[in-house]
Amino acid sequence: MKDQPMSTYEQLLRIRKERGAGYLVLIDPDKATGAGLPAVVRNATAAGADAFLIGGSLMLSDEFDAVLKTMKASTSLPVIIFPGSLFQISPVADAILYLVLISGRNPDNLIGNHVIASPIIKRMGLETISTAYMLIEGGTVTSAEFMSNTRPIPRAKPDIAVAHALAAEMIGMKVIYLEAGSGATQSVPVEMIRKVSRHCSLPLIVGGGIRTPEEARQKVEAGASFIVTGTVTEENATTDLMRAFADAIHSAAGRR
Ligand code: 1GP
Repeated sequence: MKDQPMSTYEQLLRIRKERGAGYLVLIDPDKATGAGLPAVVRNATAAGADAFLIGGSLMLSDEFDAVLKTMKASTSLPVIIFPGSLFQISPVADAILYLVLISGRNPDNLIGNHVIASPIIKRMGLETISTAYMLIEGGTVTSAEFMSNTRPIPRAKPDIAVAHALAAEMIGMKVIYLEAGSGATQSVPVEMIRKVSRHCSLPLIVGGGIRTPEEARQKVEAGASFIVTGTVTEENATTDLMRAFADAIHSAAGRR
């Protein structure tokens, strides 16, 4: 009997198991349409990234499919949609984070958009990864907060984050995502990551405002399973910087 190919979710679990933690490079579809995209994707792949996310709170261009095709042609790593809106759905990707904004109380982000998107996603045959998405206060009003019309969880209240994560796990969701928001001046606090990872066994993605490999290392040591960088690697998409992130993330996991 032929083996079934591994799903993208299974690949993420394998990365967590084998490397301890993984590095996800976020590509913003609006900023990725230039000729530099294949080089950025190749650099990140060579630097030791584990997968790509693509998405953004706003999308001004209509090149989503074209950007995805370019990415897929430039790497063999998984390319996963991190949708900022209903317009960010494509069969070209390997999977989509099926985000439920559980920290908020906006019904569109809890179920309304999912109902609209689900028949289209089903028809495309796109793999969904049920993701409990939590906005954490990041020192400034981020696009994610503004666009979702929800309030983030206060950074000094890790217990509130833990209770949300537990609820997500009990509901049967597959991944927790702690998000300070793109360009946040303060990333998700280490203490919150530590508490959530202690109480909840789901893979824990952490992103928003992470600007240095050292910061990424501290978050992995606290229990993050995946670290996302967007802004900093957009500003400086060199192999050197991405390798420093990948090395910090992979080596910190060994020290947990
Ligand atoms: C991923 O939204 C973030 O969770 C990306 O944040 O752009 O600040 O890296 P940055």
